[in-house]
Amino acid sequence: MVDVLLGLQWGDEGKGKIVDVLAPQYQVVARFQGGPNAGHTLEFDGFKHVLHQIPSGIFRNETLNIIGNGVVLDPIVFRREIDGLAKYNLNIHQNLVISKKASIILPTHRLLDAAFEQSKGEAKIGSTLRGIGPTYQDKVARLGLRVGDILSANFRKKYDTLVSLHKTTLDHYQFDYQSVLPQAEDDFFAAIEFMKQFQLTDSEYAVNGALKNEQRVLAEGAQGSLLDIDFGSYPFVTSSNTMTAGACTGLGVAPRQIGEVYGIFKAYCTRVGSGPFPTELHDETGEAIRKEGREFGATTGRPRRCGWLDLPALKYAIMINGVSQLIMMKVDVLNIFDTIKVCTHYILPDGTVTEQFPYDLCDVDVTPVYKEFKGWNTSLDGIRAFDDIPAKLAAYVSYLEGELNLPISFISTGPDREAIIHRQ
Ligand code: 2SA
Ligand code: MG
Repeated sequence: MVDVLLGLQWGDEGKGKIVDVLAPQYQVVARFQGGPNAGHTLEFDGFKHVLHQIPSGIFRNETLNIIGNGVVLDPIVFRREIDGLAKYNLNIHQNLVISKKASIILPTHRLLDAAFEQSKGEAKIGSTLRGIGPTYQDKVARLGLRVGDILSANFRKKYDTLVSLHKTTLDHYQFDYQSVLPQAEDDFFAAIEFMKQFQLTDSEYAVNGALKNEQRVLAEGAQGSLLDIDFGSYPFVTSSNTMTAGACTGLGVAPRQIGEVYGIFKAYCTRVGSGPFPTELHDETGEAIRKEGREFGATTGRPRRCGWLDLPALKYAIMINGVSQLIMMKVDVLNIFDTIKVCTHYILPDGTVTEQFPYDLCDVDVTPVYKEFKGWNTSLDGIRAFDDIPAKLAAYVSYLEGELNLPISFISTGPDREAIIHRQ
């Protein structure tokens, strides 16, 4: 079976850490969507490492890591990531497979991302400017370049054709590319050569072959369910399906092969970039969460917006993903609060009280209804057994389990690999 691990909020739930914790149980870890917009942070043995495109199983030498067809891959970032991993002595050439069907991010895709954002002014998406949207646009428009194309004799010709189209668009937006493009193209073609030493394959055979051999596969989601292109807070979303279904199309596995779906959420909410966020706190509490949780973008360093846990949004994400187990992250960040709030409902402008995630969230202001809990106000350091957690935290956990109708199997109490409570 393919187990899927994904974020149930707006990203940054701590997926990298959990993949790293779960990786020993899996022979294969695969990324199925997104690209260098992701920042998956892993901490172990005093090291802190952020991965962007390479699956989080790479630190375990027994694990095969797959960059699936649903991913948009930036060769320049890829090369930098591989260089950054050199110090860990990993068998990357052996342990990493890249789908020939993955899309390639060109330097002009990054420029287009910036041009589109600039043209939107106040209404900008707050994209990571990594070229994600324009690359998926070209994929869907059937214009894009794919990893397998770099092996073909006419790659340069295909590249030139697409780039000349991009230049027309950049000219339309009066966006300067002359000053940066030549250097970026040098880096790009050097990185393309670099990529040729890796295993570029039809990775759907690798995934399905592993399943046939009764190996376990973990699909590692990026961003979060509320950033899903179809179900997120459109248009303030990313350009891929971040949900469970995306693992099928992004790896080439059948829906019936999906096993466990691990849904990861933080004990509070964050969002980076623009768009609606019903429980956002614009006060010192929000500031305290940001400071205590070190909530800054792992890719761009942007401060993340912070707020209380939002149950209507969480229930929605659980529903569309078919989550079977929950994993609650960063519980320790709430240690400092005397009162902890959870949003249970929204009140719409016409007074309706709802538990549903509204279609027009981007246009109407909803008022969250909160339930309050007493904080546990104590350190969780060193706690490894659920029975040892403070009673007030246990009450909070059991309330959430009741509301969400699912078990919370893991509770993370700090950034390190070891700081985790696994409930048997
Ligand atoms: P994009 O670049 O087109 O995917 O941006 C569209 C929206 O999706 C959001 N987005 C993210 N939100 C949270 N975390 C992400 N990854 C990085 C991280 C982000 C960073 O791990 O911290 O470092 O800033 C991520 N990637 C995309 C983005 O903010 C837009 O709202
Ligand atoms: Mg992240």
